Amino acid sequence: MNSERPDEQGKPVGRRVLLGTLGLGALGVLTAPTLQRGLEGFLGGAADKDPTGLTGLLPNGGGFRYYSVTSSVPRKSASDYRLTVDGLVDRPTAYTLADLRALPRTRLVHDVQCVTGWRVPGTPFEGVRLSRLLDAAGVHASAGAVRFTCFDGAYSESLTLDQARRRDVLVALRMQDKDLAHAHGGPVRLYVAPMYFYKSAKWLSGITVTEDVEPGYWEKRGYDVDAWVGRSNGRDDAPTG
Ligand SMILES: Nc1nc2c(c(=O)[nH]1)N[C@H]1C(S)=C(S)[C@@H](COP(=O)(O)O)O[C@H]1N2
Ligand SMILES: [Mo]
Repeated sequence: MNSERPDEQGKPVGRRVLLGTLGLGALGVLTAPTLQRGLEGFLGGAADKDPTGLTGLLPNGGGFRYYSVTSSVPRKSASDYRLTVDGLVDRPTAYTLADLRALPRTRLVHDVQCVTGWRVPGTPFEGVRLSRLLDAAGVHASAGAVRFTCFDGAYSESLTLDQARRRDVLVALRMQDKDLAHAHGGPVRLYVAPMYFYKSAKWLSGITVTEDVEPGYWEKRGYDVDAWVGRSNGRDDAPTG
């Protein structure tokens, strides 16, 4: 644990520990070194060794780090991207990027906070409210949660229906006033403003309305499902600044 940054020492379960004990992710463990070498080479050896083992600072990322639990992610263009909404709904739907871009958008500016400690203040995200897509699909009365899947083929996330309907939860098309770049989960990612950034699934491809919350990728590995910034994952006070 002595290689953890000081701001992580109060955390009950570090990602390094998780990686060790759960033998995680064959995926994470086996692919990370390659990725990391790749990025370190690219950045001239300056990449920070994050305990997720998933790379380092994004060049020109303004403090963002690149995260992917897979070693490569296919690219989706405006012509082959689809976002499906299905499960406990009256009208299952497949949106193209043009469909999504034609819908009314919301722009939010909040701090981005990763659970490992890094933080990017005042980051604009822009997109369609998730609640709009859920209303359009017609959610069944029996539904209680929403599950998100990604075209990287591995990552997943979940929210309760109440959380999913918050006004600060977006299907994001833009970040920092630019179309979402591939590295940041483009063309479309989830953006859950009030929660740690692991809830904001990149490369979003599926929204499935379910009865109950199914833990997502990191939740299965020990992180909180209700990931409120400052009130989860062993932190009991809000970040300062
Ligand atoms: N599909 C996918 N989404 C993901 C992740 C991932 O590995 N795969 N990592 C999560 C975590 S832990 C963080 S901090 C943010 C990082 O977003 P960024 O790469 O745009 O900085 O994405 C979240 N969403
Ligand atoms: Mo994160």
